[in-house]
Amino acid sequence: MKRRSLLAGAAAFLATGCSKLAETGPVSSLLSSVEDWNKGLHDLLGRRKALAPEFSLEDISPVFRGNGTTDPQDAAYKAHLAAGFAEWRLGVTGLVSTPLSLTLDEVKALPQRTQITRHDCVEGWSAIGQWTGPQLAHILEMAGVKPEARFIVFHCADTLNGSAYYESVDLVDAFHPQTIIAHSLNGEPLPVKNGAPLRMRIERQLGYKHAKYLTGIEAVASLEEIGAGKGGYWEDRTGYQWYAGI
Ligand SMILES: Nc1nc2c(c(=O)[nH]1)N[C@H]1C(S)=C(S)[C@@H](COP(=O)(O)O)O[C@H]1N2
Ligand SMILES: [Mo]
Repeated sequence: MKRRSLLAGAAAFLATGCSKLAETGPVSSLLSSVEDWNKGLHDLLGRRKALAPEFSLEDISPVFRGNGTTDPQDAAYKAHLAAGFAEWRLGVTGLVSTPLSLTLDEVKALPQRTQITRHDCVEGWSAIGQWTGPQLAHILEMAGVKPEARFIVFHCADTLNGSAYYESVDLVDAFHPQTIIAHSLNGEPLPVKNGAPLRMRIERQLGYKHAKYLTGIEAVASLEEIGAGKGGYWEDRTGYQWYAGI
């Protein structure tokens, strides 16, 4: 979306409010979807770089429930689990100058960030947990993202109904300081239900963006060739929006 139409849209939004906006022909065609609008508004107001709220130790939920896949039945995953994830590798591929294949020890040896954040699932529940891991930005800098790259795709070890779970974000969220590759929850290695041994935390977006059982990070110029082309497992199958900013 062009900057000028965004500004016009924002002015109309501020002047008239949401419902009026939706009724207005020219304005609603200008905003191709609520998703673009949400993303555009966040961009416009500079909110894409703002930090998600962080909480204190006493706010941590007693139980951080698992959702979606909680016990992957995929043979390769089960073999890794049985081996204590000793052979797990995090691949960094695609439009990078130096592809990487990191062991868990290498991931844990990078500079770490710990953050206590609230996870919001579209299914209507939230939980607060403390996550630790390196910033995705650091790993992307090690690999050297090429200028043509526009999105970062997260590949996962689990399949749901025969298709691999995957997700993706743009470079704003990829380089956001709270976007980390977590290996620990509340000071302990990730439980299987929460994505062991590695999962994404993308704190400015809804729960389904936070890919669990992470095997690979791929820098791409377009999402068209990945999955069904809408940028994520649920985006491909349901009305879930690709940009799920909160
Ligand atoms: N690989 C993978 N990642 C996933 C899912 C999944 O089924 N598979 N579910 C998503 C959804 S909808 C949510 S709300 C969160 C749940 O994270 P949790 O299991 O730690 O609560 O993981 C997200 N990431
Ligand atoms: Mo979710």
